[in-house]
Amino acid sequence: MTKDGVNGTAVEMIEGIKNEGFQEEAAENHGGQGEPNTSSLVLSPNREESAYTQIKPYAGMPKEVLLLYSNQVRYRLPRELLFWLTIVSTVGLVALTSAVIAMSPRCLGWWQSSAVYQIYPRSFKDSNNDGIGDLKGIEEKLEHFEYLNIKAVWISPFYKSPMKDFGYDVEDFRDIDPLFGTMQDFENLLASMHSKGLKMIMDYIPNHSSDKHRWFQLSRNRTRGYEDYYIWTDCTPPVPPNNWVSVFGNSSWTYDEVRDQCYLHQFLKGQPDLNFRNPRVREEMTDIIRFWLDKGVDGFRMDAVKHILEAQHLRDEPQVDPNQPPESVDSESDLYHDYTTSQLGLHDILRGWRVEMDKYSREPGRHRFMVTESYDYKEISKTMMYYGTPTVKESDFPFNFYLIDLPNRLSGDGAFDLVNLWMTNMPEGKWPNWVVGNHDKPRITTTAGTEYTRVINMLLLTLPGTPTTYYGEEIGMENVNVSESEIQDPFGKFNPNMSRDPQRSPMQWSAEENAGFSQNKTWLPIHPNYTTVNVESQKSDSGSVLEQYRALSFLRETELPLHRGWTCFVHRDADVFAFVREMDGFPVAFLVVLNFGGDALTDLSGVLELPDELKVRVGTSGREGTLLHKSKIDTKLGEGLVLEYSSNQRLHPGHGSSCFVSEKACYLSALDILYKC
Ligand SMILES: [Ca+2]
Ligand SMILES: [Ca+2]
Repeated sequence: MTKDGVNGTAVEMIEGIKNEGFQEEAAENHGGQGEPNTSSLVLSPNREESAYTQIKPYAGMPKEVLLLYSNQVRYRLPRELLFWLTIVSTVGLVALTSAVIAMSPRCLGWWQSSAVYQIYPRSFKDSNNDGIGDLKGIEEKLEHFEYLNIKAVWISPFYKSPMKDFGYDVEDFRDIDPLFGTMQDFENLLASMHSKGLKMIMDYIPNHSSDKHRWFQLSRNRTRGYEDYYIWTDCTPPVPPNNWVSVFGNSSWTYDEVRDQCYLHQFLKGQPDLNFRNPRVREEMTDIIRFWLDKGVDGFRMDAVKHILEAQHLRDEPQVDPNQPPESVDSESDLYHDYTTSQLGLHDILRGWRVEMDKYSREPGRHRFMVTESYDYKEISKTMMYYGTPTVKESDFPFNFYLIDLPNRLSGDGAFDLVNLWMTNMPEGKWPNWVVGNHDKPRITTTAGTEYTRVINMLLLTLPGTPTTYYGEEIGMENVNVSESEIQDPFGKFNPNMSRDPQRSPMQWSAEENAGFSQNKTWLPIHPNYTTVNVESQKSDSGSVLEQYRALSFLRETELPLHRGWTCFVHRDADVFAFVREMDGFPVAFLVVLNFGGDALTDLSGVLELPDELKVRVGTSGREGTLLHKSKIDTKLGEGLVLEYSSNQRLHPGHGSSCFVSEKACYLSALDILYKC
């Protein structure tokens, strides 16, 4: 039945609708007749409102009837209120989410969360008792990293290699040397590491291959496509094409009879330099990065990067001493390396690799890490270039080797100078890192003296940024004596004083024979102190170097100010270097007092932000819990203290020039969150 509604609206009545109220009203109006008639819904304009108010809405009412009510204030108002509430809430939520994202400081990556531990695989653990460490051996010892709260492990090269430079001469960039195991062993190791939450960083050695590499064999035969894989030039033996010298000494040119030309090698003659001006070489080397990233490797330590490119003109490099007879120029230190290091275009190559690695970094927690190795010593600005620019990323950090020099200037002032050098030169917002030893440098415990082992580890683990620990530093291993006739290191064979064998001796796991490293004669002698300086013994001694390392490693992770807070230098003198680690909003802060000289009494009463009394949280000589007055902080030779205090006063607002932070973050204790501030 169709009836005319108000204002010409066609109203269709549908049979079977239950509406007691309506029917009653209709009956009243029309003499009790049950049949609705055409006039039942015809309402004159002036009766409209009263008619609506008399009729109540009912379930299942048709749209047309519903529309009669919808404009009433009591229905319209809540409806519009709800509508705007929804809009406002949605916009509010989006704004809040954006604000939270904008206000949140960046989460720290895995490469920032703990120390990076360097394994020299020949010397970490021997699983098959041939006297040389291997990949299965590393897998056997993974719990060591869990024990130390270490999340990132860098393993020095295990590529297939003739071992002229113990793996830095690579015969096949896609294979494992049988000495270390098989590809299956590698995959098992990587899977085991990942299952334990450990990340693997491997060496990437772009500058050169081994002369046994297939590419070199093809290149020396002038095989089509491979002619320019290496750097060849005409020469008349025995006269080299120019005065360039190898890092390992003597000319960096070797005559090859097969090709009747000289090839360049910035390292050993068995390590010919690849020609990175050849696009095919660049593509091959990028493919190798992809190969290992596809396997799941978490990052690369990029070896000797400053040597990647050389000047094409091949002119002589200037002598450091112009009066030195040119024929006696035979070592790296005799020349300024203007044409063989840090050449234009180097950073473009590295940035290209960064882009490639970033393609593999898109999943959460899968950042592929890149650290570059380059020794630039007095030219720190060159080192800093590897950080990239604010807009173009390069390495996550270039290795900071300056603390390796600490034993040469062992004092509070010396430590301050070396730390300050990095912090004042590092580009804003970048992440620092610290190295005190590696496979190329004498162990710092030996060069500084064992009495400073603990305080050096404390420095490493309380500074801002990522510390690197070379295997054995966590137990205070020392250089081992290797007689001249037993030298294994090729560099040592050129110059015994420069041998790197002493810092490469087998890891000291226990007091068992061969220090628990192997059951056979080891490739280098084990340090005789292994009966006491070993992991097992130190685990049962709460005051050991190992246990202190472990305590600091956990402290660094759990205490936000130590992990990512401000660093403010507060004191330095001949003996003591002291700094504060603090964070806005975080109730606890730390004063780190490190003694690199002799017994000292330090007065910090001038540092007004410090409370009078501070409590030893970790000490290198067992003074945990002791209260010290800031005017009389006593430290013995080689002692280190991490002092804890509570205060709302922060140093960094008033001491801008001696305070640093990579990325500002403040702590909101009410919500237990960090925010940008
Ligand atoms: Ca072995
Ligand atoms: Ca090169």
